[in-house]
Amino acid sequence: MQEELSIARAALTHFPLEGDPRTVAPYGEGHINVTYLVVTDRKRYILQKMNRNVFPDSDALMQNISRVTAHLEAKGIETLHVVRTNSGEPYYRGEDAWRVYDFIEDTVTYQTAPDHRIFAAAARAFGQFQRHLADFEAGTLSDAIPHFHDTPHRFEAFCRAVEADSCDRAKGAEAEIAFFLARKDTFSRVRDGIADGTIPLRVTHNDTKLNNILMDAATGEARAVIDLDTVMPGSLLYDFGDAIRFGASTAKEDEEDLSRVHFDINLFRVYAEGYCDAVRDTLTPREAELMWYGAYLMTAECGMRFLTDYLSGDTYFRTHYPTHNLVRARTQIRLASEMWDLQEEMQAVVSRILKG
Ligand code: ADP
Ligand code: GN1
Ligand code: MG
Repeated sequence: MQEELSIARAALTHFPLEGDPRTVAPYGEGHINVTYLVVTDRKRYILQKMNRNVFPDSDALMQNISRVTAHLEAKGIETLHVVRTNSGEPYYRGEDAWRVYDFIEDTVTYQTAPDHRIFAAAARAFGQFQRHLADFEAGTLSDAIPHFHDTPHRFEAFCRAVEADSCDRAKGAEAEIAFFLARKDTFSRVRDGIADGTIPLRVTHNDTKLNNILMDAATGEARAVIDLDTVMPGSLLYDFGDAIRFGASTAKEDEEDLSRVHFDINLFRVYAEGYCDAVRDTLTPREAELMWYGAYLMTAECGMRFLTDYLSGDTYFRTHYPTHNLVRARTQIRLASEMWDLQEEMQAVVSRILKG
């Protein structure tokens, strides 16, 4: 840890910070980048070691982020602010790639929805985010991670990991593996809709979990959508669905006691109301029909990704103990199967909202 911190401190010397760094400490609960909070005698910053395994093309990634944040800034929307390096680059490339953001002050992030009001605010903000990017030239964005929410493609990767069983872990995860294999035919509706034109491609966030939004500490209103690494052309159902996956659960994503993990249809309703407030006039009939399914799909896909990573030796998501990805996969399985069983009720909720 001491060594990592001194590497982080060394990276900081390449940025023109205001004030002298007093403390540098690990921060947040993201699974992808290594995030530090930097406190100088004048200001606070976020320093991130970017994940080169997940995002090999740092230039393209940072160009996406610069473009998207410029677009939002021009509309007066609060967003991430990239601090350029001493030589004017959007990130510093040493042995690793590092970037610095201004710390967005007086905000909080939540790992579970503390109450309906906060979740509704997140819903409106992610809906608005999508709208603010509706006039963004999608063709100028690089595909940060090709096939990111292409669930049938994820299923194939999962099958390969089961087949290879490179860490000899499949025998401890038989029920979980069987869950996804049995649902093979349920993963292609969004991909098919995109292919037949009933689901439009939009510029979407693609990683809309509650801890990727900063809420005002005083008012509980949303301040800024963050973690813009995966902003790419995608379906609105990904953004809606992934937010439900994470936020409409009664427990944390890595809760070990599955009896605590449930899909909360009231939270689903709250989020759907807020999200539809922002996007109702742009929804196509097929999107409206598949809102419930977006939640199921993103949850099943994420579970499958956690399990794939578990079987492959935890090379993608950061884990804190050996079965961490398996534990995460189990919560997603629980949630996805409850959503599947409640699909009619979920659809009725969405229909009521869209009529009202
Ligand atoms: P990851 O890709 O690993 O999820 P994030 O970019 O989401 O990384 O950052 C991890 C956490 O750090 C966020 O959930 C949030 O709590 C915090 N964070 C990131 N950027 C900022 C910022 N500019 N201001 C305040 N907090 C931030
Ligand atoms: C990762 O970066 P973070 O922690 O916000 C992942 C998402 C997953 C999520 C599961 C780039 O999100 O796709 O849904 O973990 N991000 C990437 O918690 O793969
Ligand atoms: Mg994040």
